[in-house]
Amino acid sequence: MSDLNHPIDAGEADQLAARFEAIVGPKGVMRDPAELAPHLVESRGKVTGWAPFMVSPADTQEVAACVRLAAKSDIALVPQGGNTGRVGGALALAQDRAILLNLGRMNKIRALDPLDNTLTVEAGCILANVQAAAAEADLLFPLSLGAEGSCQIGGNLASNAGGIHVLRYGNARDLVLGLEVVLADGTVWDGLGALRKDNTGYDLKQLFLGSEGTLGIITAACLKLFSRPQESISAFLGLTDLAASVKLLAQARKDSGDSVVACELIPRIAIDMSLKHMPGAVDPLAEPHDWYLLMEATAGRPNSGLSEAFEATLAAGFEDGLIADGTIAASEAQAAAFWHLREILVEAQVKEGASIKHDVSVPTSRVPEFITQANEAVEEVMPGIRPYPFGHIGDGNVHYNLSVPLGMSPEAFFAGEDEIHHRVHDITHALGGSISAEHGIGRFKVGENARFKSPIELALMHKVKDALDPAGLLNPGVILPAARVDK
Ligand code: FAD
Ligand code: 2HG
Ligand code: ZN
Repeated sequence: MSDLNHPIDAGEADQLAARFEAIVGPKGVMRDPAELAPHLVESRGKVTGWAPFMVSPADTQEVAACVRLAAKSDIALVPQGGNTGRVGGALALAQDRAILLNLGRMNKIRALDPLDNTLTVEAGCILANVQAAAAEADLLFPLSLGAEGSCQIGGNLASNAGGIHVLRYGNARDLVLGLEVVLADGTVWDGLGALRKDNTGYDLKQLFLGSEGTLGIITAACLKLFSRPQESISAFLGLTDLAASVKLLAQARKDSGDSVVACELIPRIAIDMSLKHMPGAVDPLAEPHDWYLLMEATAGRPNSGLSEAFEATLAAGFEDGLIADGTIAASEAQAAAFWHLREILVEAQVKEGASIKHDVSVPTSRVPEFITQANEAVEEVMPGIRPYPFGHIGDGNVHYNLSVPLGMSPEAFFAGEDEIHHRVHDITHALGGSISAEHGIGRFKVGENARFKSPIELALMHKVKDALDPAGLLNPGVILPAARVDK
């Protein structure tokens, strides 16, 4: 980009909007400040960005034409899906001379092939609609996360989303067979193959998966589908201590023949806050416990013996002193209620007040050690801080969130944020972990990522960025610091 300190002014914005409108039509350009506002603030509401307008192409050729026009006009593009990301990756900032490019109008299901078990969809399809399209054909698209009603599959793939089923089905990148991508020079790469095996060189799609809109704009994807489970069992377990969580999970995986599809750690504070703030929330167990495990196991055939295996694991868990109390869902509705409780605990923490988030992973066996060390460290930095650690323990992924100490102002709380991030990430790193398990780097974690990536990794990442987007047109300042190329 040519000029860091030269935001797009009103006159230039008028001219640019007219030129983009010539490509996408009046429906494809949003300028009204009230309509634009939700697209300019990231999902946590902590940072508000700026862009003169948002462009929404209706098909791949329109995306390509927009990219070419942006390159010619010397402005950057910030690709945006459902804007549910947690790291500010879809945030447009004035100093980047950027406009938003939202994929929401590209929401067609292109094809479903029940013999190949594939589903080809456009990037702007809402994740829940992708799941529903698979379900209509009695098949499963297993990616599942709390934001599934509003996030888009393009955003999921661009951020390599995780969610609750990674344990069994992998991250978003594992669910993709092919991609269609508009490159930074406006050419279209048609990599929409449906092959399970293709060893003909570099796996180019992997470059774009998880690249957070910095290397290309994903316009469509060919996704893997699976058989729908015929039997499912969910259990909500009160643990005797934190260490019991990983022991119980390992045992359940063994006893069930690796049929555990989801395993979530929930602390008592999350139940308390859900009961306090979320109408209809119900504590599944009679007595409080410090830690809970919510587990689901499935089988491909009915009457598979899964229930018996799972019940045996739980019985042994009680006997071995790992489980203090627990309940197995007696109906689909009860199972749904357990999972609803897991989903709403994110919103419950928002309602409690200011929070600081981390999205770390460590080897699963080290999760208890991580939480114990992190709790000690943050209490030392800020006495009274309230740890709210939960998440996908089956993947070693802890959302090590923290709530503001009672009575402290948000300003005082956030003044300690950088030090807290440093301490928590140092502990994560020392335990062999990652400072971003599933949310990505976006804009918010660029500095912290640079502390832990090796010089070789950073240099390779810069080379990839320079090779695919030499002018720094796509999402500058995301993943890597913005490279300003003066023309
Ligand atoms: P956006 O937020 O719009 O964008 C995310 C990134 O992808 C940005 O860098 C953007 O520039 C880029 N991008 C978007 N679309 C494209 C495209 N078509 N081509 C190229 N780049 C693009 N995340 C998890 O991993 N696991 C969870 O369990 C989870 N749970 C969540 C629960 C809640 C309540 C919320 C609010 C968020 C949660 N998230 C979770 C985070 C978020 O939902 C995911 O990261 C999601 O994949 C983002 O999709 P999106 O369409 O909203 O993308
Ligand atoms: C989840 O697992 C999400 O619920 C969101 O990844 C976590 O926002 C969060 O803290
Ligand atoms: Zn998560």
